[in-house]
Amino acid sequence: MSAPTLDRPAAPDEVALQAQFDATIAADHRIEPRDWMPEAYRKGLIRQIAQHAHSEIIGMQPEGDWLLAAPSLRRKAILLAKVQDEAGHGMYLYSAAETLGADRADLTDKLIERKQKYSSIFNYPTQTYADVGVIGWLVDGAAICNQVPLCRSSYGPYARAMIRVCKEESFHQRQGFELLMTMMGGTGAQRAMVQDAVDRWWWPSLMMFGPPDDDSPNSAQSMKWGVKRHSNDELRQRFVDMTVPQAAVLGVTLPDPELALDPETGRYRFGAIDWDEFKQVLAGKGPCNDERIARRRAARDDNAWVTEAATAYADKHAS
Ligand code: BYC
Repeated sequence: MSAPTLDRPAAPDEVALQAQFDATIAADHRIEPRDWMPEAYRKGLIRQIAQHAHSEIIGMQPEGDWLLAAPSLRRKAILLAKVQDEAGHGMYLYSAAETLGADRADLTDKLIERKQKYSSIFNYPTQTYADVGVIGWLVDGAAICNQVPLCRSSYGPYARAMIRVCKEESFHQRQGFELLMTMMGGTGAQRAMVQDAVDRWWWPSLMMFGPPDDDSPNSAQSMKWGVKRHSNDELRQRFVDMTVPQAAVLGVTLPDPELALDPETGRYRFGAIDWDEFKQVLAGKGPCNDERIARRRAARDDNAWVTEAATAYADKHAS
């Protein structure tokens, strides 16, 4: 049944269904695929889940660039496992979007056509192997801050997918930290490499949490529906508070002269984020946007024959 619109008022049974939906959300219970849901809830979820799924598969590229140049067999095995995990996360998330009626091929086409977004963070290059460690530490660390609350998201399939994703992200973060600890215990050149990577990734990591609350068009409704549990700024602050002591353990400096503990709140104050840079990256003008999309396009086009063969085989078996 379709949801009411401005032109078409709600029928009595839709009023009852809406009331049941509202009661489910108010009771903090999960909405499941079989349940009635307002069209805007469904569309909003597809938007966020697709953006999230696209981020996972595009997120394979920056680290994947180092697979052939990992400094040892052990580091290569760890990195390979991590990059494969990201592919798996994408698959859980596309499956969650399918439970809402979305079509996976349509979603990945929209990514390639730049009609749907993916995380800004993956439009920056990985210049040295220290970037692999810093992505694990900062990017996966930010992902954990953002995604642990999503394990309690109101939509059942999304929340359940997040549980496994978060367990794996937690492992990813620790592998990044361990890599950086090893490098920090190495030569002066290795320590400088780590510091340089931290300098380049710190501010983009803060941008991962999205625009400031007063400039976030989706937050208010998303939080009312229990899809998002905390605002962008609240999660960003949690990330800063969690990360500053870890930076001290590592022995690196975070590139923000204004970073200071506020004795009254017990939280860290930090400097202004360059939101113009964020907007540029979202507009497709980041350092690697074109490269990331071109690679996805090539993967789809070059492998189209596999899809065709698999579809023909499935059709043959079905008949
Ligand atoms: N980058 O109203 P807002 C990972 C968009 S995967 C790009 O605040 P919302 C990992 C936003 O989509 C990381 N776009 O939106 C993977 C919206 O545009 P649309 C991804 C961004 O949804 C591999 C517009 O800006 N994580 O961690 O309430 C290896 C206005 O924003 C960004 C997720 O996707 C951004 N940074 O809040 C390692 C988590 N920020 O859609 C790690 C799930 C905002 O209206 N997603 N936009 O065209 C979320 O929690 C929320 O969607 C966000 C944004 C906090 C990201």
